[in-house]
Amino acid sequence: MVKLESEVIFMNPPVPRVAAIHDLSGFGRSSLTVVIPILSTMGIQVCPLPTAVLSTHTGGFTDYKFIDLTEHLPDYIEHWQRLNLKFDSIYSGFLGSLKQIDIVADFIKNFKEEEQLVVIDPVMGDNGKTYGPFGPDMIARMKELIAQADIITPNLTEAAFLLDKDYSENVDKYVMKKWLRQLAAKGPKTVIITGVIENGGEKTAVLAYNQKDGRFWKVDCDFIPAQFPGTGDAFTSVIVGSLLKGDSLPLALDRAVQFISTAVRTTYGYDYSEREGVMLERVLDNLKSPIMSHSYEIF
Ligand code: PXL
Repeated sequence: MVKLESEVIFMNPPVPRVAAIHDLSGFGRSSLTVVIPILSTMGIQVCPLPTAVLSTHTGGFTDYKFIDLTEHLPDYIEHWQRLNLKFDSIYSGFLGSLKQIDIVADFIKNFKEEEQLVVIDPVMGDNGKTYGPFGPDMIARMKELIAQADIITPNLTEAAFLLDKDYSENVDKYVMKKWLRQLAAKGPKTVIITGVIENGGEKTAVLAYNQKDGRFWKVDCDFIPAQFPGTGDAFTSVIVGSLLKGDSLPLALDRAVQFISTAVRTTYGYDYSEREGVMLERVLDNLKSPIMSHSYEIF
């Protein structure tokens, strides 16, 4: 008998599949409007679990429409359970409420598979400050959630929040190594900290630690004086895509930094409003090219 499509379960689907738990912001290139094109271009299937629908993201816009989907998520997830869907990766980003953090924690427990990559981008703030809805209770809950991740990708501000440290732009290599180890001790085997300022502001670096082999990695690029919302989502999406395609951690870091750097440079060359995000459409094809030069360092 021919099986209904919904009953066919690939054990090793030919196209890796990601459950992407993020909001959908209609304008401004962040969250799902960044995650979906990047991962699709990299040959990964994205199954969105939209946590909220916004008219725009919150960075640089006011009076945006925010439709919270929290109450609809349990039924949505239950349907996926009935379909017996399997995911090669679970990847979460901006979460708008404590309840959503609980829902993600349950989702990870219910959809757990061996050899699965659980990636949590603990989106909470930047430049030493929290984004709108994030307060101490959200930070406390996020600290628990990251214990369930294989990989976390906080920026420097979020790393400080997760470790109860004071935020400072001037960080030293030994302190950063300590922070990376301390974050890994909370559960995630791989920790990637983004947006680390170097050489008095000339460079910006991404630092990573893999607890399994004890190695520390650094990839840097020239600092461009612009802040485009959504670049954190783009960065982590490339990391997820790259690792699912079989790249090593330092190669995934290289690919992600090069992609974001190219996207920022492409956009910065125009007189373009930062709140619209980077011109992704101009640079997406770069994700299909093999990496031309390696710039990762052991640090
Ligand atoms: O890029 C992170 C992000 C995602 N979603 C929403 C946001 C932001 C950052 O500002 O506002 C709605």
